[in-house]
Amino acid sequence: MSDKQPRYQTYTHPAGGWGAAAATAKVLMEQSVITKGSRALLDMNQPGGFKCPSCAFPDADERKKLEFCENGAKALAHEATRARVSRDFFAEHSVSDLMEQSDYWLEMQGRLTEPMRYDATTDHYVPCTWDEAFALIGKHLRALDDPNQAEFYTSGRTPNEAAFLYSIFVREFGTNNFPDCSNMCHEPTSRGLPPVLGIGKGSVVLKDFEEAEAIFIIGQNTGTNSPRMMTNLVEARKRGIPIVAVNPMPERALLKFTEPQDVVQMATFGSTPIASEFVHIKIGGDLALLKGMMKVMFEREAAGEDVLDQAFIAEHTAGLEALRADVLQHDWPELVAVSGISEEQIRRVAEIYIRSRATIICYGMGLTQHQQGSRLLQQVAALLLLKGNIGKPGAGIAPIRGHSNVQGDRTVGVDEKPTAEYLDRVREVFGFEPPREHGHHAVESVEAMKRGEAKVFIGLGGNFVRAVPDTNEAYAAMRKLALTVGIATKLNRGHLVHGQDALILPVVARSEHVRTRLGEQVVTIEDAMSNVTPSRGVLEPASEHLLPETEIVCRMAMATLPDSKVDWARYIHDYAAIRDKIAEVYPAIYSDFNDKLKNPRGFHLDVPSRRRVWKTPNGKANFLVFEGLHVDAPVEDKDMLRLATVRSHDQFNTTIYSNSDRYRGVYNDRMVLFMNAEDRAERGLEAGQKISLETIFHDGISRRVDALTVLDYPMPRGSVAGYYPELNPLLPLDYYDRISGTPAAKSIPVRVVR
Ligand SMILES: Nc1nc2c(c(=O)[nH]1)N[C@H]1C(S)=C(S)[C@@H](COP(=O)(O)OP(=O)(O)OC[C@H]3O[C@@H](n4cnc5c(=O)[nH]c(N)nc54)[C@H](O)[C@@H]3O)O[C@H]1N2
Ligand SMILES: Nc1nc2c(c(=O)[nH]1)N[C@H]1C(S)=C(S)[C@@H](COP(=O)(O)OP(=O)(O)OC[C@H]3O[C@@H](n4cnc5c(=O)[nH]c(N)nc54)[C@H](O)[C@@H]3O)O[C@H]1N2
Ligand SMILES: [Mo]
Repeated sequence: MSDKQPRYQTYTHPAGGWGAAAATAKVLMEQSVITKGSRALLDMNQPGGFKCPSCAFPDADERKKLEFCENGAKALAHEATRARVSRDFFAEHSVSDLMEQSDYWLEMQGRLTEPMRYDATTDHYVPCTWDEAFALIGKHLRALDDPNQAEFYTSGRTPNEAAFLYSIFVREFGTNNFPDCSNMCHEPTSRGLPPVLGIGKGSVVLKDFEEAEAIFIIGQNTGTNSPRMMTNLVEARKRGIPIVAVNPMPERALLKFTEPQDVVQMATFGSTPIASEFVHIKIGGDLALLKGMMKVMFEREAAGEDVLDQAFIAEHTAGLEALRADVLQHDWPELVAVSGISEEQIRRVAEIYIRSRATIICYGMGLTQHQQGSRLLQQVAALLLLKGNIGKPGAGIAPIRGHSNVQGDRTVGVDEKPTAEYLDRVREVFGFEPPREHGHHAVESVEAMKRGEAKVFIGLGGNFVRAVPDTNEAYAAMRKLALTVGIATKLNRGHLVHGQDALILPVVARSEHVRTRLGEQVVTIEDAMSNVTPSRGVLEPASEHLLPETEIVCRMAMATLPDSKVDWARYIHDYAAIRDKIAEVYPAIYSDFNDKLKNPRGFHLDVPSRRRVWKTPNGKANFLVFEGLHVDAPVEDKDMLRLATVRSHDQFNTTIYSNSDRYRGVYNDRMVLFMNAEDRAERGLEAGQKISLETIFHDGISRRVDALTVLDYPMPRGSVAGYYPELNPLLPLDYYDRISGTPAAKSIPVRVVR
């Protein structure tokens, strides 16, 4: 096989297995870190070691010697890489030159090594001292007429200590403008679930997987995006419990998986079938499926069968009547047409759910990234509540989060809509009056830039301009700013699409030692199941000029707020002192924080729904009604296709590890469109033909991506898929869930233009 030729070929092996082992070895080799990387992998997710910088899935209990997966290894190898972006690199390449390079190329240049400032006269980044960098930030922020002219982005790799201080700094400065990666991700979980369950977090822990009698995985590509969860699915299947996968793409690992850590299976080329039932849903068809399942339950209830948990419903819930009335008004032809699933299969899946005495529903971006993602999740919760599947062993709702600390960052204050209770605590603990007015989420911050209102953008991690919708509009918006700051480990597009002034501030990575005047420091992160664990780096920092994120936050604050009430100088060195403040601001969940960390495996943050305590206004779990069957507004256009923008097996969000996507059989090409062969033929297209896509949207902006290769792929009719972030130019900024602010990246209405 040539390395450069695009190639498409169905992957016939099970996911995992030798393919995963080979990919792990390959990436360690590519980044020239075989010894260093392999050694570090032994410490990953182990007590006393560091937390994997990749996904937010929790660690297993004591049984496993190795706690990493192929994609965690890739994340680590790319962090531990030998390649360096030095001052010579920036001297050699102008910013305009670098703009011509691909995201993959930028990533492969390696770790950033020292602070750099943009020089407009030469169009190059030039070295600057840390003092100069902080002075420039302070100057810009102090010059604003209004603190709300600054946007403070966070990406979910930032640990709790830095994120907590960031949220204090920004509030003392005077704004709640906290656009966050979570706004584009699991915000529907954080906003949609509280009115139903009283908390915007999942209700399960890993142990529940061992006791579940059925597991649903809806709109989540486990084998790629949270591979360590495959272990739990394999175990569940070996126990013989049903697993239902609901997805428009027949994702390889949801069908068949070989545990790379199962010696016998590896040696015998064996595998475990995963999904006992694969539900090939149309994009946006999930609401109809959920309502179909509930309809079956209500019909059987009416026939006198004992299918609902009546005792639980009576004691703990409100709103059942309205839900029942709504669900029963839909008839089968309608449910089948919208979901794309036969009545027979919906009934079968409902039967699995009814028979199971403890069910977990896991979900990911396939449910959240829709126009009404928040309300869709409320129906997932409703289905669970009907059988009392919240707050009992083996059951619950399991949002599979993305970034390793995205949940933690929100817990410790990165929130554009902070509660009054939290703001009161901040005032009491730190002695300043935080702003009460709500701030911007990610989409609103781009809107503010477009209007020319925002002047300063600070990115604590991430690659904002590539992650947000409407790439071309976003580029133009960012370029209007007076100052952009990228606090990062790696060079990315966000550093090249910049304001008049711009800074790149390189940080110590998760796998590296953080040493301060008080010695080695640990940080903490919160995984998707609310476990808080310490993380201690084991590698030497990539350069002696890097600073930890915590110090960067403190020194930005010191340069901006000369009369601050906060002891920033102390927190630079003393992370335990930061945790004491976290404990003071959040006494209900974080009391005795430092003490609890003495357990190297960390501790679990209280999730009241697990105890069947509902922190809702009426003290009940609430069934809410979502009228109709459409999660995304229907579009009257016979040529319309629904486009889902998804991740390949070889990327971490905007970081591209390679141009291949093994499990989907795509090699050396990311500019592809997965399409049903009949949809293709109906449009008079040949397989492999190059086409353009354009968005169907009402705001008069033309959005188009060219040179996409059409691939015949088992997609449902009318549903197509392609890769994020390449297809973000097709996603309109104003196309998002109003409750959460989350862009509907999984349901873009598009048409093919030849
Ligand atoms: N290796 C790796 N790990 C990651 C990431 C990464 O990029 N690479 N990203 C991290 C982050 S930040 C996140 S948020 C998570 C993302 O992890 P996932 O939630 O798995 O995200 P995606 O790959 O975007 O898409 C998920 C699935 O949704 C399906 N889907 C699309 N539309 C629909 C629909 O309408 N209904 C249903 N039921 N399914 C649909 C797609 O086919 C796809 O299988 O992973 C995290 N972990
Ligand atoms: N169309 C479409 N758009 C999407 C999505 C989609 O599915 N489709 N998914 C959305 C989702 S779920 C998310 S979470 C966002 C992701 O949006 P972001 O979180 O903004 O993007 P990432 O690609 O994860 O950020 C990568 C950069 O983070 C920096 N980095 C890595 N590690 C560290 C660290 O330890 N510290 C610091 N300070 N920096 C670090 C590196 O410089 C790297 O270039 O994108 C969203 N956008
Ligand atoms: Mo995410």
